[in-house]
Amino acid sequence: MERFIASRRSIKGVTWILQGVPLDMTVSRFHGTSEGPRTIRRESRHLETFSTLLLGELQDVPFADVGDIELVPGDLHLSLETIKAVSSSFFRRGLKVATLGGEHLATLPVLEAASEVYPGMAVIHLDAHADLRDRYRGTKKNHATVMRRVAERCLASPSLLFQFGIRSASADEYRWGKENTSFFPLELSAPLRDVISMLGRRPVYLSLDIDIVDPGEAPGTGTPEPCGFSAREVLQALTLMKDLCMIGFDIVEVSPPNDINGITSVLAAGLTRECLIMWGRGDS
Ligand SMILES: [Mn+2]
Repeated sequence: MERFIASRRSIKGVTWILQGVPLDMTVSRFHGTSEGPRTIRRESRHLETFSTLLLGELQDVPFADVGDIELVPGDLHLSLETIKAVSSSFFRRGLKVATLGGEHLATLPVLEAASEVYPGMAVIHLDAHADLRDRYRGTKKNHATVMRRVAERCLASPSLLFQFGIRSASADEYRWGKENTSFFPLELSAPLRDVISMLGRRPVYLSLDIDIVDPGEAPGTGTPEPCGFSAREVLQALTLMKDLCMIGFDIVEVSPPNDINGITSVLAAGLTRECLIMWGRGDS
């Protein structure tokens, strides 16, 4: 198995787990996210392990890439149960969990697992889309409803879901977001700064849909949305979160068949490296 750069070979003594979730069952436009984790790992091999931004070394981060979770072909329910069980086994041991997607629905079972260990956690959601529909094409669990389910099932209050950068939503989603979640459409760093100072030592999970980045810089995604943020703006927003008590993060919706020259996968690999260095070194 090809591992993410600088991964330890054993989970003994690590503080972070990196897992791939090649879920690709409910996407609405282009399929291809099942190839995300593998391609992101492959692209990571071309990156330096040192971050010139953080002046940190990924080799100093005790993390282990445990490979992809084996899903059940054609069975969404069992696949989600499997993702939850595997994630739960890590959270319950006090490990922090980084997840490479896969479609965004992968976040739901990971957060169901996290909520059992961290019932007071907050979720920071960076995405082009609100993902707040109650149902989509008749179903309750898919990548367009995922954050609605997270708000309802995984958090002490929907207001602990902090959504930034949203530039696409139905009128109903927009209204539901405004009334229930902590909803900051079209903006990123400015409201994020205020939220960070409020979160203090509360456990936080970050869910990053790569389509928050403009499709010009991240074309390899299933539901591209114009007028996005630059990769640099997203990276700067991430670094604002460096002192948060991060218990896990995911980077989802990378779809290699729709990519150009691997740029989206290498971006996801680079962001993963920065996140692991940022949150994986100390005891935060
Ligand atoms: Mn999205």
